[in-house]
Amino acid sequence: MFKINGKLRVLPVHVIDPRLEKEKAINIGEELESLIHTLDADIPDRIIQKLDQPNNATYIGKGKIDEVAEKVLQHNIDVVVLNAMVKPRQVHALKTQLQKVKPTIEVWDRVDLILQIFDLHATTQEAKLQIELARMNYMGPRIYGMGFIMSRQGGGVGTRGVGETNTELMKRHWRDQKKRVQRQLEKISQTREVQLEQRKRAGFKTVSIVGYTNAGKSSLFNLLTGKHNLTKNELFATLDSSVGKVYLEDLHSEVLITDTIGFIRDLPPLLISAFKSTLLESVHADVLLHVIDVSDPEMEAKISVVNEILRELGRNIDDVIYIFNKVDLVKNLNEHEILEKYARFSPILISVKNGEGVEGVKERIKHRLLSGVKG
Ligand SMILES: Nc1nc2c(ncn2[C@@H]2O[C@H](COP(=O)(O)OP(=O)(O)OP(=O)(O)O)[C@@H](O)[C@H]2O)c(=O)[nH]1
Ligand SMILES: [Mg+2]
Repeated sequence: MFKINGKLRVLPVHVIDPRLEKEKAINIGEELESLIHTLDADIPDRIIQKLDQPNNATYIGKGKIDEVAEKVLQHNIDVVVLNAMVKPRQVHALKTQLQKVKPTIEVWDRVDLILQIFDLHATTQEAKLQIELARMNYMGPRIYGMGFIMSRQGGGVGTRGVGETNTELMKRHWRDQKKRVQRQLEKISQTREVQLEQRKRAGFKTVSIVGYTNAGKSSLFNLLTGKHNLTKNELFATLDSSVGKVYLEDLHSEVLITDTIGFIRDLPPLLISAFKSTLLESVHADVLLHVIDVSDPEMEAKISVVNEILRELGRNIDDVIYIFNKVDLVKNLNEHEILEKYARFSPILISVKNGEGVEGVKERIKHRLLSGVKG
């Protein structure tokens, strides 16, 4: 879905729950637009829709659809993005409506958008397969939904059976394809497990960096390992896990450290399940570093999102170390308050940018490995 000439023109539709605090709504809206910018797309305009109750058929109501259609024409929009997780049949119905004014229009919900970004950023075969699986999981019900429409449109008694057969065929094809991808993924993950076993047997301890997307995980990884993973002021710059080594002087040994995909709110469970084998491997490391952007107004909510995902992956969060990064961006930061509030997570304040506090990270890792308790 990328334009060969010129940039993709995207119209975000900010669907806002009227019960949400204004500031929160703005932050969530900004996050959506950051995601869109990650695709190097233009956002010539935006639509805001307060929505108590989504329209059952098309998600947004008739009046809003007219407004969207008007903007689509006015700005020659390629893609309309709904800032919500929307039922596939509603996306499809909305797209059908908008195609009346522009036949090539695409409609994505938040998950489609994230999948597009993943597609663009994945480099390893494993990440590509994981995304393919996620997409299949997501498209599954959509294919079913479209089949449903077809069989309904068939209408008369004589054609109903044909529609149903098509749906069955599509479902079977979808299941077969899914199995194929799953098998390929299993092979890769087995290879990785063997490597991991070998490293463990060689006595290497493991450290993992997790956190919300754009918190500075790869920046910290690079600083600790001397590697050059891509760091960018962009969401989901990293999609592939990578492993490096850090030498801890006092331990006279190296530990293995992993950088991996960032988390985001409403990360659909199907995405987590597609990335599960890599995520599981990293969250079950001996030491888990949770990198947090201390300059982010949504910091607390994002900490909760990360903790929730860790729990879903079966990781006990009691022994996680909180690393509050980007202290250089906050004037008059109340360090004491943060250290006190998060005391049970061995918090540390750092700036990867100017190096402040970074030595302390190694200290924390070392302490945790030596004592096996909170450092
Ligand atoms: N000012 C400031 N910027 C930082 C600091 N650490 C990282 N950044 C910037 O924050 C942005 C995101 O950094 P990354 O290291 O790519 O973040 P990440 O957590 O790996 O992000 P994803 O892989 O996209 O999930 C980059 O533009 C970094 O240069 C810091 O201490 N201070
Ligand atoms: Mg990264």
